[in-house]
Amino acid sequence: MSLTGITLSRHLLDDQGELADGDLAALLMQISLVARIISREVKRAALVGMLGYTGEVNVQGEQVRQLDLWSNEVCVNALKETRLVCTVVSEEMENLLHFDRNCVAGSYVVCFDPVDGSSNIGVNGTVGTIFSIRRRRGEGREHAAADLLRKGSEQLAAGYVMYGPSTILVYTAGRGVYGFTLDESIGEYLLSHPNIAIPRRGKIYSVNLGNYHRWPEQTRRAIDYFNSPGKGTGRPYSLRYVGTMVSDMHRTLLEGGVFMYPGEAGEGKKSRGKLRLLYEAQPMGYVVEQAGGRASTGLERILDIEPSEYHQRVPLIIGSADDVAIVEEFYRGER
Ligand code: P6P
Repeated sequence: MSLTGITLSRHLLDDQGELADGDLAALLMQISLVARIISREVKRAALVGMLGYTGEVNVQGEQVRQLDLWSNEVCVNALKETRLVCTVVSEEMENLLHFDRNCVAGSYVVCFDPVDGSSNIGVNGTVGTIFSIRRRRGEGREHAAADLLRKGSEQLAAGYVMYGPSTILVYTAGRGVYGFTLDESIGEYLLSHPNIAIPRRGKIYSVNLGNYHRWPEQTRRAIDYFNSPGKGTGRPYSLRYVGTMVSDMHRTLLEGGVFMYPGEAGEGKKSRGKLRLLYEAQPMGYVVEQAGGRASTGLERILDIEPSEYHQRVPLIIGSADDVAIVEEFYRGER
C-alpha cells in the first residue's frame, strides 16, 4: 500500500467488473461527495438549526427533520447532475422523481435513504445514508418504475455511509465489500476495510426488545434462544441496539451476529416490520451476502423478493450466515 493509502477513486479504477464502463464508478464517486457534504452538516447540525422538525410527516408517517429534507435535496441534485441517473426513489419522497433528460438506455436508477436514523441526531447519535443502484433496462420514464421494482439480486452496486466518530463509506459492486474512511484533513476516502468478511457466527443479537410482546411465537422463541445459555454456542448473546440501522448493520458486518426487525403478529401496520425493502433491506442484503452473510425475512431470501411498491416494508433477519439460519429454523418450526 502506498504511503498515502488507496483512495476510493484509485480503488474504483482497480475494482473493474461492473465498474468497467466508468459510469458506475463516477456515480459512486458522486455518492461519496454527497456523503462528505452530509457528514459536514451532521457534525454541525446543532449549530445550524438542522435538528429541528419541519412539522411535516413523510410517506413513512414519520416526523421530518430539517436535516432529512436538506440531505434529500443534496442527494437529488447530486444524482441529477451526474447525467447518469434517470430516476430516484427516496425514503423522504412519496413518488418517484424522474430526470427526463437522463432517461436514456444504460442510465441508472437509484434508491436511497438520505439520513437513516435521523431520530437519533437530536441526541448526537450516529446516523447514516443507504444507497442502491441498478441499471435501466429500457428508455423513457415509463420503464423506470419497472426497473425499480426489481429483485435485489439485480442491484449493480449498493452500500452505506456511517456518520460516526469516523465517516465510513462501505460499498459492493458484486466483487466483495470494501470500507473507506474519510480523512477530512485531505478530503479523501482511504481504503480502511479491504475485503470485509462477516464472521460465520457472532455473539451479538440486535433487535428492539421493546416490541417483544408484539412478535409472533416463532420470533419470541428465536430471541429466547439467543438470550439463554448454551454450552459451546457462545450463548447467551449480548444485546446491542443503536436504533440506527446503518450503525447496527456496520457492527454486525464487522463483528458478526444477527440484526432483526421482525414483523409483528397479526395483520396490523407493522405485520411486515418497519424497514423498507428498496432502500434498506435490499442494499444491506447485497452488502451482507457479498461479505458471506445472509439476509432473509425469516422465510424468504431478501434478494429474491419481487417488490410491488416503492416504500414497501419487509421483515428483516440479517447478519452471520449461521445465526440467520438458526432464526430461519425457528420460523420454519424446525427448532
Ligand atoms: P425502532 C430509523 O428510524 C430506522 O428506520 C432504522 O434506521 C432503525 O433500524 C429502525 O428505524 C429503528 O426502529 O422502532 O426500533 O425505533
